[in-house]
Amino acid sequence: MAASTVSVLGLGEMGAALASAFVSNSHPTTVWNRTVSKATDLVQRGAILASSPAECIRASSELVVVCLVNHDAVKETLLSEATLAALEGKTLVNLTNGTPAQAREMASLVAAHRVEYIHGGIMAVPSMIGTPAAFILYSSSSSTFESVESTLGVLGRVNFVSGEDVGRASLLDMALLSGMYGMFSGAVHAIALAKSSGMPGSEFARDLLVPWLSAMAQSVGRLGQEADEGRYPSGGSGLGMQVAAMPNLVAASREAGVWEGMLLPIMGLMERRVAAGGVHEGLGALVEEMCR
Ligand code: FVH
Repeated sequence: MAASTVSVLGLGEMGAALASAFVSNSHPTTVWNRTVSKATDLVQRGAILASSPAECIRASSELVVVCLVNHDAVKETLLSEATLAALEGKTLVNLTNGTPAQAREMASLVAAHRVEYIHGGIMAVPSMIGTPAAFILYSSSSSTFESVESTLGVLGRVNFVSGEDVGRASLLDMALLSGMYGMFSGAVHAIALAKSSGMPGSEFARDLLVPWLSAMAQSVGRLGQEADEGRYPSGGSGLGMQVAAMPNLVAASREAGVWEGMLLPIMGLMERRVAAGGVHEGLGALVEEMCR
């Protein structure tokens, strides 16, 4: 059976990687980008360049993928009369970063034009697209998703997050990005501290930081379970002990000429929990404390 036709709107770093995966998997792919020059490589590899979003959408029998910088750019690109008419009867997969409310807004704006809407959250950087290391969260009705699931599978592992809310993939995307930024906040602070002692960042990261963070990542599953159960055993590292140690991290950073600001929010949260009686609890209690 011939691979289905696909339209991709947006050829930034991510959009180009998505279009490239479709081309590599023999899907006839039509592309559009505001800056036309970004299509050159893809066209050389067999993609067809459309001169407008509507022309691009019309080229696909079903699947239209949009991946632009933000929600406003998507609205600007898709919400003209000609573009909405071209979208009628098609399945629009929006892989643009945005909030759950923005996903719901887009779903309802296009629903009036008989467009099936899927909102996605890409958990990958462009070089991972098309490999098993990438996964993408999707929210929509099950029937809409089933019709395009195998085609979307060429982009990376498919993670359909069922439920009535089309904003759910976006919410989980935000949650995962929050986890990632927490890790990188700690990592850049740690590397700055290590370098202040004269240790090369590469050596510190390879020999000490990565093994340490890998070991600590093992307890993240336990935090999730504790948050579900509402019980927060200290596991030998109670918040009282941690609150006593945190000022040392702050002081050592200042002594080393390294900005201490990354530490202050979590330190404040721990102090608040201890003040509320959580001295013998573990870090899992902070999940509850965040929602108070
Ligand atoms: N790159 C990454 O690592 C992350 C991974 C996770 C998902 N994100 C999200 O993906 C969306 C696109 O990101 P990107 O990496 O492709 O971003 P850029 O390379 O900056 O390309 C931006 C594209 O958006 C087009 N664009 C911007 N403004 C408009 C507009 N007003 N009308 C139409 N198109 C617009 C831009 O066009 P041009 O500048 O080339 O003409 C690019 O195609 C994003 O939501 C990430 O958060 C990526």
